[in-house]
Amino acid sequence: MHVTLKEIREQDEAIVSILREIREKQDRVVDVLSESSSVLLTGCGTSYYLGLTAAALLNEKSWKANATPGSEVFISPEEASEKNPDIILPISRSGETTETVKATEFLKENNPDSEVVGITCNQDSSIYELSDVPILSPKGDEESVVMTKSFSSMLGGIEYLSLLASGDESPAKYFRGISDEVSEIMEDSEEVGREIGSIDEIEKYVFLGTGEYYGLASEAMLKVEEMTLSWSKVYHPLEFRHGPRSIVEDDTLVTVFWPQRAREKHRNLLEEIRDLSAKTLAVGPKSELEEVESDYKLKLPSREEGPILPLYMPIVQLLGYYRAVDLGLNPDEPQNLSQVVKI
Ligand code: F1P
Repeated sequence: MHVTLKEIREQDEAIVSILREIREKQDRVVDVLSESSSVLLTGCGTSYYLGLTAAALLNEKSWKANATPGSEVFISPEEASEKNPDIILPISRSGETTETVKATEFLKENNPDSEVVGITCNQDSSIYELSDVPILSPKGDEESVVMTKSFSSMLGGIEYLSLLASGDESPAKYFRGISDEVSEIMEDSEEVGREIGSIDEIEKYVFLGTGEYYGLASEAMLKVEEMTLSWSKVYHPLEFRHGPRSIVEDDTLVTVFWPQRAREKHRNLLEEIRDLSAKTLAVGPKSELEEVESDYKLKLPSREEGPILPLYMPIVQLLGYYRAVDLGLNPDEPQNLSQVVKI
Protein backbone atom coordinates (compact mmCIF):
# COMPACT_ATOMS: atom_id res chain seq x y z
CA MET A 1 0.00 0.00 0.00
CA HIS A 2 1.24 3.52 -0.80
CA VAL A 3 2.30 5.41 2.34
CA THR A 4 0.12 8.32 1.15
CA LEU A 5 -3.04 6.16 1.31
CA LYS A 6 -2.04 4.72 4.69
CA GLU A 7 -1.57 8.22 6.11
CA ILE A 8 -4.86 9.52 4.65
CA ARG A 9 -6.58 6.66 6.48
CA GLU A 10 -4.81 7.53 9.77
CA GLN A 11 -6.13 11.08 9.99
CA ASP A 12 -8.78 10.41 12.65
CA GLU A 13 -6.07 9.45 15.18
CA ALA A 14 -3.93 12.44 14.16
CA ILE A 15 -6.86 14.85 14.65
CA VAL A 16 -7.76 13.40 18.07
CA SER A 17 -4.15 13.57 19.23
CA ILE A 18 -3.60 17.26 18.44
CA LEU A 19 -6.86 18.15 20.20
CA ARG A 20 -5.62 16.24 23.27
CA GLU A 21 -2.29 18.07 23.01
CA ILE A 22 -3.96 21.49 23.01
CA ARG A 23 -6.27 20.51 25.87
CA GLU A 24 -3.23 19.55 27.93
CA LYS A 25 -1.66 23.02 27.47
CA GLN A 26 -4.95 24.90 27.28
CA ASP A 27 -4.25 27.17 30.28
CA ARG A 28 -1.03 28.48 28.68
CA VAL A 29 -2.72 28.85 25.29
CA VAL A 30 -5.69 30.72 26.81
CA ASP A 31 -3.29 32.99 28.72
CA VAL A 32 -1.87 34.15 25.38
CA LEU A 33 -5.14 34.21 23.42
CA SER A 34 -7.06 36.10 26.11
CA GLU A 35 -4.48 38.93 25.97
CA SER A 36 -4.56 39.08 22.16
CA SER A 37 -6.81 40.21 19.33
CA SER A 38 -4.48 40.29 16.31
CA VAL A 39 -2.44 37.58 14.62
CA LEU A 40 -0.16 37.22 11.61
CA LEU A 41 -0.13 33.68 10.24
CA THR A 42 2.53 32.37 7.88
CA GLY A 43 3.49 29.14 6.13
CA CYS A 44 4.26 27.71 2.68
CA GLY A 45 2.20 25.72 0.20
CA THR A 46 -0.24 23.46 2.01
CA SER A 47 0.64 25.10 5.32
CA TYR A 48 -0.07 28.57 3.91
CA TYR A 49 -3.54 27.36 2.93
CA LEU A 50 -4.08 26.32 6.55
CA GLY A 51 -3.18 29.90 7.46
CA LEU A 52 -5.83 31.24 5.08
CA THR A 53 -8.52 29.14 6.75
CA ALA A 54 -7.26 30.05 10.22
CA ALA A 55 -7.34 33.77 9.36
CA ALA A 56 -10.91 33.48 8.05
CA LEU A 57 -12.05 31.64 11.20
CA LEU A 58 -10.44 34.22 13.47
CA ASN A 59 -11.73 37.21 11.49
CA GLU A 60 -15.23 35.69 11.79
CA LYS A 61 -14.67 35.92 15.55
CA SER A 62 -13.72 39.62 15.40
CA TRP A 63 -9.98 39.11 15.51
CA LYS A 64 -7.67 40.97 13.15
CA ALA A 65 -5.97 38.10 11.32
CA ASN A 66 -3.88 37.94 8.15
CA ALA A 67 -2.14 35.01 6.48
CA THR A 68 0.93 35.70 4.34
CA PRO A 69 3.16 33.17 2.52
CA GLY A 70 6.49 32.76 4.33
CA SER A 71 8.55 34.10 1.43
CA GLU A 72 6.36 37.20 1.06
CA VAL A 73 6.95 38.16 4.69
CA PHE A 74 10.55 39.05 3.93
CA ILE A 75 10.39 39.80 0.16
CA SER A 76 7.31 42.04 0.23
CA PRO A 77 6.79 42.87 3.93
CA GLU A 78 3.84 45.15 3.15
CA GLU A 79 1.93 41.99 2.22
CA ALA A 80 2.02 40.96 5.89
CA SER A 81 -0.77 43.42 6.57
CA GLU A 82 -1.20 42.75 10.29
CA LYS A 83 1.44 45.15 11.65
CA ASN A 84 2.63 44.65 15.27
CA PRO A 85 0.47 41.52 15.74
CA ASP A 86 -0.14 40.28 19.28
CA ILE A 87 0.58 36.76 17.96
CA ILE A 88 2.87 35.44 15.21
CA LEU A 89 1.55 32.03 14.10
CA PRO A 90 3.83 29.97 11.84
CA ILE A 91 2.44 26.68 10.50
CA SER A 92 4.75 23.94 9.20
CA ARG A 93 4.53 20.15 9.08
CA SER A 94 8.32 19.80 9.11
CA GLY A 95 9.01 22.91 11.16
CA GLU A 96 12.07 23.37 8.91
CA THR A 97 10.82 24.98 5.66
CA THR A 98 13.42 27.68 5.10
CA GLU A 99 10.98 30.45 4.16
CA THR A 100 8.72 29.78 7.13
CA VAL A 101 11.65 29.71 9.58
CA LYS A 102 13.11 32.88 8.02
CA ALA A 103 9.73 34.61 8.11
CA THR A 104 9.24 33.72 11.77
CA GLU A 105 12.72 34.99 12.69
CA PHE A 106 12.08 38.18 10.66
CA LEU A 107 8.74 38.78 12.39
CA LYS A 108 10.13 38.05 15.86
CA GLU A 109 12.94 40.53 15.26
CA ASN A 110 10.55 43.24 14.08
CA ASN A 111 7.87 42.52 16.71
CA PRO A 112 9.78 41.74 19.93
CA ASP A 113 6.61 41.97 22.04
CA SER A 114 4.64 39.46 19.96
CA GLU A 115 4.08 35.92 21.21
CA VAL A 116 4.98 33.14 18.76
CA VAL A 117 2.42 30.34 18.71
CA GLY A 118 3.82 27.79 16.25
CA ILE A 119 1.94 24.75 14.92
CA THR A 120 4.08 21.86 13.67
CA CYS A 121 4.20 18.07 13.42
CA ASN A 122 7.87 17.96 14.36
CA GLN A 123 8.92 18.58 17.98
CA ASP A 124 12.63 18.65 17.09
CA SER A 125 12.31 21.55 14.70
CA SER A 126 13.24 25.20 14.33
CA ILE A 127 9.61 26.33 14.39
CA TYR A 128 9.01 24.40 17.63
CA GLU A 129 12.14 26.04 19.10
CA LEU A 130 11.18 29.53 17.92
CA SER A 131 7.73 29.27 19.52
CA ASP A 132 6.87 30.75 22.91
CA VAL A 133 3.83 28.44 22.85
CA PRO A 134 4.55 25.51 20.48
CA ILE A 135 1.58 23.37 19.44
CA LEU A 136 2.54 19.88 18.28
CA SER A 137 0.47 17.54 16.16
CA PRO A 138 1.86 14.36 17.79
CA LYS A 139 0.57 11.97 15.09
CA GLY A 140 0.55 14.39 12.17
CA ASP A 141 4.07 13.81 10.87
CA GLU A 142 4.28 11.84 7.64
CA GLU A 143 6.63 9.85 5.43
CA SER A 144 4.70 11.07 2.37
CA VAL A 145 5.83 14.10 0.40
CA VAL A 146 2.31 15.46 -0.04
CA MET A 147 0.55 16.56 3.15
CA THR A 148 -2.68 14.78 4.09
CA LYS A 149 -3.20 13.77 7.75
CA SER A 150 -0.75 16.51 8.75
CA PHE A 151 -3.08 19.06 7.09
CA SER A 152 -6.25 17.55 8.57
CA SER A 153 -4.78 17.34 12.09
CA MET A 154 -3.38 20.88 12.11
CA LEU A 155 -6.73 22.05 10.67
CA GLY A 156 -8.52 20.45 13.62
CA GLY A 157 -6.07 22.14 15.96
CA ILE A 158 -6.65 25.50 14.28
CA GLU A 159 -10.42 25.09 14.58
CA TYR A 160 -10.00 24.31 18.30
CA LEU A 161 -7.76 27.35 18.77
CA SER A 162 -10.27 29.62 16.98
CA LEU A 163 -12.96 28.51 19.44
CA LEU A 164 -10.65 29.22 22.40
CA ALA A 165 -9.88 32.60 20.80
CA SER A 166 -13.59 33.39 20.73
CA GLY A 167 -13.77 32.83 24.48
CA ASP A 168 -15.24 29.32 24.38
CA GLU A 169 -13.63 27.69 27.42
CA SER A 170 -14.56 24.13 26.55
CA PRO A 171 -14.33 23.62 22.79
CA ALA A 172 -13.89 19.89 23.37
CA LYS A 173 -17.69 19.48 23.24
CA TYR A 174 -17.61 20.84 19.66
CA PHE A 175 -15.38 17.94 18.64
CA ARG A 176 -17.34 15.23 20.38
CA GLY A 177 -17.53 12.17 18.15
CA ILE A 178 -14.93 13.53 15.69
CA SER A 179 -13.15 10.20 15.46
CA ASP A 180 -16.39 8.34 14.63
CA GLU A 181 -17.42 11.09 12.20
CA VAL A 182 -14.11 10.87 10.32
CA SER A 183 -14.37 7.07 10.15
CA GLU A 184 -18.01 7.41 9.02
CA ILE A 185 -17.21 9.66 6.04
CA MET A 186 -13.97 7.82 5.17
CA GLU A 187 -15.88 4.94 3.54
CA ASP A 188 -17.97 7.29 1.39
CA SER A 189 -14.87 9.33 0.59
CA GLU A 190 -13.03 6.21 -0.57
CA GLU A 191 -15.96 5.14 -2.75
CA VAL A 192 -16.60 8.54 -4.36
CA GLY A 193 -12.89 9.35 -4.64
CA ARG A 194 -12.16 6.05 -6.33
CA GLU A 195 -15.16 6.44 -8.68
CA ILE A 196 -14.29 9.96 -9.81
CA GLY A 197 -10.59 9.06 -9.91
CA SER A 198 -11.32 6.38 -12.51
CA ILE A 199 -13.09 8.73 -14.98
CA ASP A 200 -10.53 9.30 -17.74
CA GLU A 201 -12.71 11.96 -19.42
CA ILE A 202 -12.08 14.33 -16.50
CA GLU A 203 -8.90 16.23 -17.23
CA LYS A 204 -9.50 19.60 -15.54
CA TYR A 205 -10.32 20.27 -11.88
CA VAL A 206 -11.82 23.41 -10.32
CA PHE A 207 -12.30 23.85 -6.57
CA LEU A 208 -14.59 26.53 -5.12
CA GLY A 209 -14.72 27.69 -1.50
CA THR A 210 -15.96 30.80 0.30
CA GLY A 211 -14.46 32.35 3.44
CA GLU A 212 -12.91 29.68 5.66
CA TYR A 213 -13.51 27.12 2.88
CA TYR A 214 -11.24 28.92 0.42
CA GLY A 215 -8.14 27.62 2.22
CA LEU A 216 -9.57 24.08 2.05
CA ALA A 217 -10.41 24.46 -1.65
CA SER A 218 -6.86 25.76 -2.23
CA GLU A 219 -5.43 22.67 -0.53
CA ALA A 220 -7.72 20.44 -2.66
CA MET A 221 -6.40 22.18 -5.78
CA LEU A 222 -2.80 21.55 -4.68
CA LYS A 223 -3.41 17.88 -3.79
CA VAL A 224 -4.77 17.16 -7.28
CA GLU A 225 -2.00 19.20 -8.92
CA GLU A 226 0.82 17.54 -6.92
CA MET A 227 -0.39 13.96 -7.21
CA THR A 228 -2.03 13.82 -10.67
CA LEU A 229 -0.11 16.56 -12.57
CA SER A 230 -3.53 17.73 -13.86
CA TRP A 231 -4.83 21.21 -14.63
CA SER A 232 -6.23 22.27 -11.24
CA LYS A 233 -7.57 25.69 -10.16
CA VAL A 234 -9.18 27.32 -7.12
CA TYR A 235 -11.58 30.28 -6.93
CA HIS A 236 -14.02 31.93 -4.57
CA PRO A 237 -17.40 30.60 -5.74
CA LEU A 238 -18.95 33.59 -7.47
CA GLU A 239 -15.57 34.68 -8.83
CA PHE A 240 -15.97 31.69 -11.11
CA ARG A 241 -18.36 33.76 -13.26
CA HIS A 242 -15.72 36.41 -13.92
CA GLY A 243 -13.69 34.57 -16.53
CA PRO A 244 -12.86 31.08 -15.21
CA ARG A 245 -16.23 29.70 -16.37
CA SER A 246 -14.87 29.99 -19.92
CA ILE A 247 -12.82 26.81 -19.47
CA VAL A 248 -15.68 24.59 -18.30
CA GLU A 249 -16.41 21.69 -20.64
CA ASP A 250 -17.44 18.06 -20.24
CA ASP A 251 -13.85 17.23 -19.23
CA THR A 252 -14.07 19.42 -16.13
CA LEU A 253 -14.91 18.45 -12.54
CA VAL A 254 -16.04 21.37 -10.38
CA THR A 255 -15.97 20.68 -6.64
CA VAL A 256 -17.86 23.00 -4.28
CA PHE A 257 -17.04 23.14 -0.56
CA TRP A 258 -20.63 23.69 0.58
CA PRO A 259 -21.11 26.12 3.50
CA GLN A 260 -24.18 26.64 5.71
CA ARG A 261 -24.80 30.08 4.22
CA ALA A 262 -25.56 31.70 0.83
CA ARG A 263 -27.44 28.53 -0.09
CA GLU A 264 -29.37 30.05 -3.02
CA LYS A 265 -26.23 31.58 -4.50
CA HIS A 266 -24.36 28.28 -4.33
CA ARG A 267 -27.31 26.37 -5.75
CA ASN A 268 -27.75 28.77 -8.68
CA LEU A 269 -24.03 28.66 -9.41
CA LEU A 270 -23.97 24.86 -9.38
CA GLU A 271 -26.93 24.77 -11.77
CA GLU A 272 -25.12 27.17 -14.10
CA ILE A 273 -21.99 25.01 -13.99
CA ARG A 274 -23.97 21.85 -14.76
CA ASP A 275 -25.57 23.65 -17.71
CA LEU A 276 -22.03 24.12 -19.02
CA SER A 277 -21.73 20.28 -19.07
CA ALA A 278 -19.17 20.04 -16.24
CA LYS A 279 -19.30 17.19 -13.74
CA THR A 280 -19.93 18.43 -10.19
CA LEU A 281 -18.99 17.26 -6.69
CA ALA A 282 -20.62 18.94 -3.70
CA VAL A 283 -19.01 18.38 -0.28
CA GLY A 284 -21.02 19.61 2.68
CA PRO A 285 -23.60 19.01 5.41
CA LYS A 286 -26.08 16.24 4.61
CA SER A 287 -29.04 18.51 5.41
CA GLU A 288 -27.79 21.12 2.93
CA LEU A 289 -27.06 18.69 0.09
CA GLU A 290 -30.39 16.81 0.11
CA GLU A 291 -31.93 19.39 -2.27
CA VAL A 292 -28.79 20.02 -4.31
CA GLU A 293 -28.49 18.66 -7.86
CA SER A 294 -24.94 17.33 -8.29
CA ASP A 295 -23.31 14.44 -10.12
CA TYR A 296 -21.50 13.49 -6.95
CA LYS A 297 -22.10 14.39 -3.29
CA LEU A 298 -20.08 13.79 -0.17
CA LYS A 299 -22.53 14.25 2.71
CA LEU A 300 -21.07 15.25 6.04
CA PRO A 301 -22.78 14.89 9.43
CA SER A 302 -25.18 17.83 9.87
CA ARG A 303 -24.76 19.83 13.06
CA GLU A 304 -26.09 23.23 14.06
CA GLU A 305 -22.57 24.69 14.09
CA GLY A 306 -21.76 23.03 10.78
CA PRO A 307 -19.40 20.11 10.15
CA ILE A 308 -15.93 20.10 11.67
CA LEU A 309 -13.65 21.34 8.88
CA PRO A 310 -11.30 18.33 8.71
CA LEU A 311 -14.29 16.26 7.56
CA TYR A 312 -14.18 18.08 4.21
CA MET A 313 -10.68 16.82 3.41
CA PRO A 314 -10.60 13.01 2.98
CA ILE A 315 -12.66 13.10 -0.25
CA VAL A 316 -10.33 15.53 -2.02
CA GLN A 317 -7.22 13.79 -0.72
CA LEU A 318 -8.55 10.43 -1.92
CA LEU A 319 -9.75 11.90 -5.24
CA GLY A 320 -6.19 13.06 -5.91
CA TYR A 321 -4.73 9.77 -4.73
CA TYR A 322 -6.97 7.48 -6.80
CA ARG A 323 -6.69 9.68 -9.92
CA ALA A 324 -2.89 9.53 -9.63
CA VAL A 325 -2.93 5.73 -9.31
CA ASP A 326 -5.37 5.46 -12.24
CA LEU A 327 -2.95 7.52 -14.32
CA GLY A 328 -0.13 5.14 -13.43
CA LEU A 329 1.61 7.73 -11.25
CA ASN A 330 3.13 7.11 -7.80
CA PRO A 331 1.53 9.45 -5.20
CA ASP A 332 4.41 8.70 -2.84
CA GLU A 333 6.87 10.21 -5.33
CA PRO A 334 5.20 13.30 -6.81
CA GLN A 335 7.14 14.76 -9.75
CA ASN A 336 9.67 17.52 -8.90
CA LEU A 337 8.68 17.66 -5.21
CA SER A 338 10.52 17.07 -1.94
CA GLN A 339 9.11 16.62 1.54
CA VAL A 340 10.75 19.78 2.88
CA VAL A 341 11.71 22.79 0.77
CA LYS A 342 15.04 24.17 1.96
CA ILE A 343 16.74 26.96 0.03
C1 F1P B 1 5.00 22.44 3.31
C2 F1P B 1 5.33 21.87 1.91
C3 F1P B 1 4.04 21.52 1.24
C4 F1P B 1 4.25 20.86 -0.10
C5 F1P B 1 5.17 19.68 0.04
C6 F1P B 1 6.46 20.10 0.71
O1 F1P B 1 6.06 22.30 4.12
O2 F1P B 1 6.01 22.86 1.17
O3 F1P B 1 3.27 22.68 1.06
O4 F1P B 1 3.01 20.44 -0.58
O5 F1P B 1 4.52 18.71 0.82
O6 F1P B 1 6.14 20.73 2.00
P1 F1P B 1 5.94 22.46 5.71
O7 F1P B 1 6.49 23.82 6.02
O8 F1P B 1 4.49 22.36 6.11
O9 F1P B 1 6.78 21.36 6.25
